[in-house]
Amino acid sequence: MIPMRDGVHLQTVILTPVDQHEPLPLLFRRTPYGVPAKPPEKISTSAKELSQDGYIFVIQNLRGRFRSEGEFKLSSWVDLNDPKATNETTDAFDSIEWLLKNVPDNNGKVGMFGVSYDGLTTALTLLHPHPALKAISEQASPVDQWMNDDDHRFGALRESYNFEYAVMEQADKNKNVHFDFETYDTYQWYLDLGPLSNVNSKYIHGSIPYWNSTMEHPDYDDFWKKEAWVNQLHASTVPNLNVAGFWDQEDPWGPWQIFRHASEHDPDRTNFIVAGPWFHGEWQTDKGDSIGLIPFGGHETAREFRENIEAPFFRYYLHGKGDKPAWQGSTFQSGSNTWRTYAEWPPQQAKPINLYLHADGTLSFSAPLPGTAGKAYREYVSDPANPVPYRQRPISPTYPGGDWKTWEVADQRFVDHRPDVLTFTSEPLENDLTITGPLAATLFASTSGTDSDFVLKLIDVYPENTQKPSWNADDGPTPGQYAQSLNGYELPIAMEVRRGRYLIGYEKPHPLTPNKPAEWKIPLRDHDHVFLKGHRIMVQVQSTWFPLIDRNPQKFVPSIYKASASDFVSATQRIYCSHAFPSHLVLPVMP
Ligand code: PG9
Repeated sequence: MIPMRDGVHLQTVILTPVDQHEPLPLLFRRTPYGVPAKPPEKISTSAKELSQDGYIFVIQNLRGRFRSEGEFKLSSWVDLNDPKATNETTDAFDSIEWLLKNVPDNNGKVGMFGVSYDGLTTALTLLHPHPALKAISEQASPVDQWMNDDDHRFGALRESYNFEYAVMEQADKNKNVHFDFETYDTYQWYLDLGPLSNVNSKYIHGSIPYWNSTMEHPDYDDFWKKEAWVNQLHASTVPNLNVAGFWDQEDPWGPWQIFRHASEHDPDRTNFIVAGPWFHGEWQTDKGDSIGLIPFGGHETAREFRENIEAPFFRYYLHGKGDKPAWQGSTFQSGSNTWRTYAEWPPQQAKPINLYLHADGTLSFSAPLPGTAGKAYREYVSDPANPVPYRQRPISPTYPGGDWKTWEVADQRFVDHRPDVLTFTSEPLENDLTITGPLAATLFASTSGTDSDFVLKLIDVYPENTQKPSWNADDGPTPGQYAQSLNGYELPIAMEVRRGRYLIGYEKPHPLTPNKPAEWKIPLRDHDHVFLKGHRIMVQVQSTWFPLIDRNPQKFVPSIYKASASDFVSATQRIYCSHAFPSHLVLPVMP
């Protein structure tokens, strides 16, 4: 029980190697999920490669979780100007101070690492690091819970995630609680729930503080701006290996933001980014040789990451052995299935090229011509009573995450026939097309309503002959086997949503003007992917993505979280594809 500056004690487990012969560095992880209750019998997967170099591993429960005293606020507020404040930055600082003085045979050097919440507590040390903290690896840390990652996407609520996560962490101090859904298909549960105010009135009755705060703060106000801790970071303060997953279903955005903020001042080049084709934390699983049905060409990317990147990084900074990474960015590039290094990220060789949506449902690198014949838009009706599922039903609860982990690589054929999903497809590619760096889209779109969402997906369509059937021609496939093929597979590469009420500004919502085309800028994050020769590129556009994203009533109301059932109305959506309103993606294409 380590004392903090305000007298609160934090439950901490310290694991020292049984055969320790020399002073060793401390590797520290801070978590809300529970420290091991008894000494583990074997080294965990994520520590296997590291442990070969020799570390004293320290794991601590955050304040207010399990036996740690104090209150768990599920918050990343850090007020550096308040000398009395305690937060995750000061708790890490105080713990390191205590560990250095009290753990025998440490070498005076400390490292921190962790995925997601444990990555967040690692990253928050950057704001005021202890002088003995010599290296960290922030992995999938969120940075601004209104703008992106776990809880929202540019203000659009991640309904199922926000609700289920807040219950998991705040229903019981001593447990991770999984909400007990009475409906097997959670899509149906959320649909039956109706307006979001019913969560409190029918189920949790105001008992989950984080859910209450979310409902009380729909817009980007001071509450969320304080959560956005990364805005206080403008330099690389501690050598940091940021790690991101291209298909991270929870925190795909934060690591890139931390990397960019720290890059503002990094004269000694101590700020690095590693990214791969991974779900949330997949790089800390045993092998990482595939994601969903997508194989990684024989590579065990998780083990390779830990062996060749993570362990050498800490070895260099904490043991003083080996070399500093000679690159700023390293990726396991999807499509080509190869490890790449980049002297700088994004690589300068990548040049932005526009990919245009056309009214005949095609996609091409040529812009719509002036006076294009025929209709200059495509349209569909979006009905909040029949929202597009974000993955195939039945949709399992988010946690404990079974299917949740890989939904972002699910074959999108399951929706492309829906009348409320528009599909645009290119010709088969004549050459490989490599996109490396940040992607973005600009949609010119209108709605007959006064508020609306647009969801855009960039998809890699595999050729029909990708794989030979693995079953005997006479017997045919066993049940389920036919769907286990990559023939014609529609693999999402980037997906994002924007909410119309925040097109003008995030602090205050504004209604849209019915039927007037507006410019929708949709950032699609950083990627490194090769669309192989013979594959086609596809874009899907839709206006619901449920229950991942809460339903937009499509009629402007001051707060969606206070909308009543009658506020939810159908709307006719148009995507413009004309010379004047050329909806397009901007792809960072490598030569
Ligand atoms: N995505 C989870 C989380 C991180 C930080 C804040 C809130 C949630 C996690 O996996 O830990």
